[in-house]
Amino acid sequence: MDRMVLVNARPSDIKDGAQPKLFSSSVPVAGPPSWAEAGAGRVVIVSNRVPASSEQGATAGGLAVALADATTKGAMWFGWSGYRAEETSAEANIVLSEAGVTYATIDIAERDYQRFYNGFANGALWPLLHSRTGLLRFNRPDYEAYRAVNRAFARALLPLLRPDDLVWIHDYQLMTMGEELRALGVENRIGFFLHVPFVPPSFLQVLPSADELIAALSACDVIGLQTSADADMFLQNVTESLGVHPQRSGRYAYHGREVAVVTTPIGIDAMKFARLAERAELAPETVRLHESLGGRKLVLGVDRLDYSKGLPLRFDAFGRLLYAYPQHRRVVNYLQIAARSRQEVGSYQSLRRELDRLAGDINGEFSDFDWVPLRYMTHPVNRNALAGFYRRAHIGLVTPLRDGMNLVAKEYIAAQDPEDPGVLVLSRFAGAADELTEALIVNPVDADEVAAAIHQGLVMSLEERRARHDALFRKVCHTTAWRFCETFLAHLRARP
Ligand code: ADQ
Repeated sequence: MDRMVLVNARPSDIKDGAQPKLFSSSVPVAGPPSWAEAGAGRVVIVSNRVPASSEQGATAGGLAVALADATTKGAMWFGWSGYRAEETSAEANIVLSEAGVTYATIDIAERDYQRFYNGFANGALWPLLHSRTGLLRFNRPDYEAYRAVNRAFARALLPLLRPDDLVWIHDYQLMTMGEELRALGVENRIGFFLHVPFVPPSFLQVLPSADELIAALSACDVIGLQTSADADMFLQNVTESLGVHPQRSGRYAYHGREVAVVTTPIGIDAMKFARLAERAELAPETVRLHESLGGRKLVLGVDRLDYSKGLPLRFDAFGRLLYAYPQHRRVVNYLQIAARSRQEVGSYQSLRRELDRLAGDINGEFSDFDWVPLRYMTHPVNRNALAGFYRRAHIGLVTPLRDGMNLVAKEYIAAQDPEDPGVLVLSRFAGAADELTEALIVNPVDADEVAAAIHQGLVMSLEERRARHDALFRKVCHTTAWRFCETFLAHLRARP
């Protein structure tokens, strides 16, 4: 992330959309226009978390990583400051980064945050959209707080908007914000991208507010999803909830507006990540990891600690590998980095306890006095070290039960040494499996199948590893974060 320059400006200080005044004269303000400001209008990204808030306790997450790679000079990024206050802010605080991106943030009141974020967004929408209806907790005050926070976002953004801005709202926390902006009279083009999967009507209808959410999203001009299967499911819900039959092209009319539903898979800046990983090979953390392995092969998992990532089954699969393929005992180590997230939600606390127990069971069963098979840590690792760890790993183990895309899979491929690459074992239920077909694709629910795939990867010939990696690397270089932004914004710009 680039350096921030705090200017403590309020919208009323910014006349006619001019940039806020900087306190440091060394920070460049003007410069050549980039795609973020060239052509029709400035890009205004809206997400719950903005990179500026990550220093204030936010955990690792794919959205910030993907958009940070592609946010350039002239853009504005609007979202939550990361602070919980007495009251939700009515006006945004403005920060201008060294790279010329304006960050505008608001605080959220503690009582709203609990209900909006832990309650409705992560207690109802997240499990539902990951097909875990059994974990869904709905209550109306949470839903009302969700709507209220979306309204507060819209109200605080309103005075910052210029008439030709393209507003690009992100993710499941902000599904009703487009409708709130329209209610305030905003006529700008509004796009919405959902980073998580979608579900068919039989699942979505379990949520009492399903129809209202589909209607609220339909206030946007473009709705983007990660895969064509997700887009199809969204369109089925349009028919179910609104009684509207979309065209084959994914367009439909609602309340006098034409909505376009598009598939725009997210990616990473693969070349940049590949260079980072090459340099990180000699970083102190990578060297320490290498030395600690003592020549053993490394199986690596990197995830947020989330039940959608399939970690208990993954631990089970590793145990089965050691049981069914004893040749790997003492010669393989599995490192699982599972950064704690959403610790205030009950289902995340119980997941952590389950993993602690499972790790103990596996190590109790297979450890020797000089070898512990499973290493499991719950604090985040910096990106540099992560890149070095990926490069060092013989197997990248990515087995979510359901995932919108999964950027870890793409980072793992980008980080490999093309001369001696590792093997990606990938769940068929990650959006990434649509593209990364040369990985060893598994059903994460079948721990024996996952164990067999790890074994296959560990014994795979160099020739086959190279051939698979070559094909996968081409793909991650094609669907980059940059292309994702460009494609989505091209759809948005094309709207009347
Ligand atoms: P996430 O569920 O957060 O993202 P993912 O796509 O894997 O999942 O992105 C995680 C990002 O955070 C990666 O860049 C990774 O390097 C980093 N990260 C993960 N675990 C980490 C750890 N333990 N320590 C340090 N860094 C870690 C959501 C959706 C995904 C979708 C993305 C982007 O759930 O399906 O791919 O948004 O759209």
